[in-house]
Amino acid sequence: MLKIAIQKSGRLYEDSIRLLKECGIELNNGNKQLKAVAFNFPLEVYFLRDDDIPQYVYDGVADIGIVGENVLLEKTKDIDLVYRLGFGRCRLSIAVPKAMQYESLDDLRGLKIATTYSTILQEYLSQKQVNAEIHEISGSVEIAPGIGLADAICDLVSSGSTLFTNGLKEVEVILRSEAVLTANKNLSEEKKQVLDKLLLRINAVKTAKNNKYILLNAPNHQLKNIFSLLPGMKSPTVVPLAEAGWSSVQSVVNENDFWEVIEKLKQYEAQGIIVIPIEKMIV
Ligand code: PRT
Ligand code: ZN
Repeated sequence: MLKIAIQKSGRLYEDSIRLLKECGIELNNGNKQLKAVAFNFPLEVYFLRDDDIPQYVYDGVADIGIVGENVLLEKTKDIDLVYRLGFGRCRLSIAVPKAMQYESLDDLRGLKIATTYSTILQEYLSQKQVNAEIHEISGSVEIAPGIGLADAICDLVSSGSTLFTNGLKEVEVILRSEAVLTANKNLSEEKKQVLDKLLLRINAVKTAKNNKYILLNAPNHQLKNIFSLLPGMKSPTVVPLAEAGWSSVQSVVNENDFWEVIEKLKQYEAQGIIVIPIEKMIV
């Protein structure tokens, strides 16, 4: 049985649960207890505060955990980062009052910076050789300059609206973060095998999300060009159409180059292009 720690409530909760569901793992936890057991996979789920997860994984109370990379780096526990999950994206940034003249990091010298991320900030400032005072607080960092507690802040930002409403501007990005899967360094062979099974499923879900299934019709004389755009998993499937000289092509296209590929397909006389989401993809 593998034990996974996920956030009890907060920004990573929904996506963590959804990921397990998409991996086909069903939990018996209707009313958020501390712990849930999967019906159909050797997995036990612990619901914890995100800040505690690195410690629990380090101690082996949990074998693996889902946590923001920002928390993982702040807690500096010797645990492995095994997979970047692609949700909970944000950045850890330094922000100063809008009215402040800011040209470069030099402008932070001698200032007081409020943060809950003192370890990461300290390392960043040392690396950049900026001598500033770090004022560690436990929350509501964004109000610190307004109430005279600090000159600047270092906090997580996603849309930027919290900074905006507090009269602050983002001036340096220290770190880009997303949710990651972490693991204890000393898992038993049996647990490693369960983790590998879980990773295969996570990978299938993530790969599927990054790809689309595409079907189109094209004149045979353009097939070579079209194949160069759509390499597919091995190679595209080609089926002749009832109309002579035409074929139907089926393949997989990556989300990132999607629109570019579609434009080129049109240039190569592709017609009737249909794009379908993929649920799971094992390559
Ligand atoms: O109770 P617990 O300790 O478990 O939760 P928490 O309150 O400490 O964490 P939570 O749920 O707020 O965040 C969990 C994780 O989500 C973080 O560690 C990040 O990895 C990730 N994440 C992604 C964020 C944000 N985006 C985010 N925007 N965490 C916090 N914020 C906050 C930020 O601190 C600021 O107050 O949202 C505000 C800024 O948002 P914008 O959209 O206004 O810029
Ligand atoms: Zn927290």
